[in-house]
Amino acid sequence: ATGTGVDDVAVGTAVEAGPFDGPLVEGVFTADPSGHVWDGVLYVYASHDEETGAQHDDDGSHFDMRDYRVLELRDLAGPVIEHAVLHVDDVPWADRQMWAPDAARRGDTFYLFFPAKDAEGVFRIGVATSSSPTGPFIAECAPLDGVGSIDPAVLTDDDAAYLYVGGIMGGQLQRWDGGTYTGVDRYPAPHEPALGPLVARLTDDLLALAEPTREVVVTDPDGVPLTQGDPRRFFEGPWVSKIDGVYHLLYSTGGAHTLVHATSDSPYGPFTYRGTVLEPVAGWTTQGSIVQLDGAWYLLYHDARSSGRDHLRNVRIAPLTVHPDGRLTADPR
Ligand code: FUB
Repeated sequence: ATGTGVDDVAVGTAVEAGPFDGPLVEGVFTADPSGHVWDGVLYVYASHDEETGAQHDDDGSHFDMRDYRVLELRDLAGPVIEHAVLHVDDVPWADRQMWAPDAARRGDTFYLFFPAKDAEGVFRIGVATSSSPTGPFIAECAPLDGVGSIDPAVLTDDDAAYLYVGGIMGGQLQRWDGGTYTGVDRYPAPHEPALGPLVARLTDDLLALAEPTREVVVTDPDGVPLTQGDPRRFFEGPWVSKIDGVYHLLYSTGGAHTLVHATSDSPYGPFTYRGTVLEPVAGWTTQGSIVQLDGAWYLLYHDARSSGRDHLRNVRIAPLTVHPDGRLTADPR
């Protein structure tokens, strides 16, 4: 392990009132949680929020994160072991803003997928690997070819793994034409189909795209694509879980600050909008992921209610109900 912050381990303060009544871990600000259960242990891959003095602007420059945290929970009621992994200084191509990560596993190799801005200020997607779910992770020398923007999420399906990315405005999705960065902000008109996240199948070693990206379409219940002016449309934070054979796309609607879901019978979509999973939280952003632990479903999410500052957030967990009709609703405390 090399570099600042890699391999640091701390035991987080146990939340006395129980896992649903406070932040998962205290004494550190964490956000953008992506949860995975491997060998019965819950690992939460999270952004590490810090006050660095970066300017506050509409592109989210004040979200100036420099490394990631992995929260390890052997038991929801037990202590949280916090690991500091992958500092921006240890990623050859990355300059700043280590935004929402995800992780994946193939055999005995663990993969951390992460966005960061390069020296030209372009958000690209990187991959780092480790022989342990808690790192240390060693970054590939270059970001992934043919994809960019933010908020990578990997769905490991029966046959293959799929990478989803995207976030508009500060996340730059509107500057990507498929796998090409245009540098030009192109937003659809309010009555036109909304920008959707991008998806592509990954190669077997998870280190490259196996195909060009495709845009994911979210439709209303009648099959009509949601428009850019529709408050239900995609903004950022794609996450796909397969529940009872159905693909659920979870995402943030942005301006409306709502975490919603849409369903499909294919990882590529189109997805049909289903409704709100989590009402707006305190703070400028909302993001989440879904995990199943000991047969029960949970939503991992973040908010800024403890700090009152948009960019100093805490990861929390809430029970998630999977209704008989496939609707998902979270019950935060
Ligand atoms: O944490 C930085 C950004 O804020 C994430 O990438 C977005 O999803 C939002 O949570």
